[in-house]
Amino acid sequence: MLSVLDRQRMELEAVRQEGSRLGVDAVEVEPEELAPLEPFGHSVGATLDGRLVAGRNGAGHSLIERPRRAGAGDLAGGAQNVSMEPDPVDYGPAVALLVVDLQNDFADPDGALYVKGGEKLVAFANRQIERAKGAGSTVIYTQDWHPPHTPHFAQDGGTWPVHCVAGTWGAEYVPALSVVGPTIKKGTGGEDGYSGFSVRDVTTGEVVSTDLSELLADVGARMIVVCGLALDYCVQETALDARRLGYEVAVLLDGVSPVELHPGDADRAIDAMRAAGVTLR
Ligand code: VGL
Ligand code: ZN
Repeated sequence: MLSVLDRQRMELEAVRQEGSRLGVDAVEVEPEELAPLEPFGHSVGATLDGRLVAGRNGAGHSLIERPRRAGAGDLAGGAQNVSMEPDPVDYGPAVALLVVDLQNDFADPDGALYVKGGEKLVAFANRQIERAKGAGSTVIYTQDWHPPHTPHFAQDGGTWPVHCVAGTWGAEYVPALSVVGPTIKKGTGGEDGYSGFSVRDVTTGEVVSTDLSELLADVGARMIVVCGLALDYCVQETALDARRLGYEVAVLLDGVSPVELHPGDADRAIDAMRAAGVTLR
């Protein structure tokens, strides 16, 4: 079965081929180089013969195609860039952006439970945060926040290397992350804390709610938009819990990355979320 990444690569290749057919070059651009976006990404690029083609290239990068012919880039007042953001999210007061576990241990290559590509998600998250904030959405963050010993860790009979121990470098947000809203810490009592909404006692199975749903109710959010780490654990569990609680949920695929402890976990997570009514974009 094709993984999501395989599919993205194929789409990208198709865009490249279309580009060479049209006589334009594919250029990869760091997000910072792009012209400022209109609110909600409704920025539309100038087209060369109406044919500026664009494609998407995974976390944090955009693929735009620039006309090869001299002067063609000067069309239409210089708005040549086509943003390859996911479908624009209509942020607003009834929408909350949830930024999941963008902490050093997950998102820094030196982190104890580094998720491949994690460091590339921060710029993406920051752009969403800026848009969300600008439109009156609440931005909420989660942090995995474990005691030094917990059955969550392999050394204590669980699954994972020691990570995100409260107060350590690994548990801190990645320094580049723009933090403009409240944080929900999970796992603080030694529980498994995959979902931002609840933690589960590993030995008794007891599930206890975090403050997240109360926080969302307080701000009047009915929809949550999720990005961060890791797709197949905390992002998935948070999204599924949100659906169970009746929220509309969108997960931004360019803003997440999987641990893939077992091959295929990312695709299974995506299937499970889709089956639960989560929008993936
Ligand atoms: C996570 C594994 C262990 C996550 C947290 O944030 O997805 N994954 N603890
Ligand atoms: Zn953890």
